[in-house]
Amino acid sequence: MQRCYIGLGANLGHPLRQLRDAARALAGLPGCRPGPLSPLYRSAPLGPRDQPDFLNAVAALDTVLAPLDLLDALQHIEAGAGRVRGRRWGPRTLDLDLLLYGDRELQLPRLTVPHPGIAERAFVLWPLADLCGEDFRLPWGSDIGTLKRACPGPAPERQAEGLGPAGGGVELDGNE
Ligand code: PH2
Ligand code: MG
Ligand code: MG
Repeated sequence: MQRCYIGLGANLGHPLRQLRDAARALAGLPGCRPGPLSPLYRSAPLGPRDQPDFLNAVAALDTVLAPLDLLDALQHIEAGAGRVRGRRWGPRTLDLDLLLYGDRELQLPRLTVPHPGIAERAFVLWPLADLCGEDFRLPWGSDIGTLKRACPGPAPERQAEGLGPAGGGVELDGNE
């Protein structure tokens, strides 16, 4: 089993519904055991600005699937959510990015792991820190807290609602 982290994003259609359905689909993948879900965040689009805000979260997933088999499974879930491949960084009904696959570093034609955009993406770093803690180190050695502090742009907005059945998200301090 490898512990993986999947970035979920959506900004077209019904983003919250699509992300909830995607979290359920991830949990039901053969050879996979769902881990915790992060809280949900809203942020302005990175890249072209003429598109709606995104909702993002991160899901932990334990899997026996090989990286490319997991990627196929993620793309199958994206297609099921009506994902149409459009312009780079354009709007989408569902985006599932394989952020981390254990401590593996992979550079394959279809897949780079860790995801090459992690350090620049507040909407990935914030929910990843919720799941792993700020001291968690990426395979190349940086810890998430340091990456968060160095990340350009505003912090993403944490949402009251979550992805899971009971409000979703990991247990957080009651007064947060
Ligand atoms: N995904 C993109 C492009 N820009 N911006 C935000 N805020 N969130 C995303 O998930 C996102 C984005 C392409 O994958
Ligand atoms: Mg993406
Ligand atoms: Mg993607």
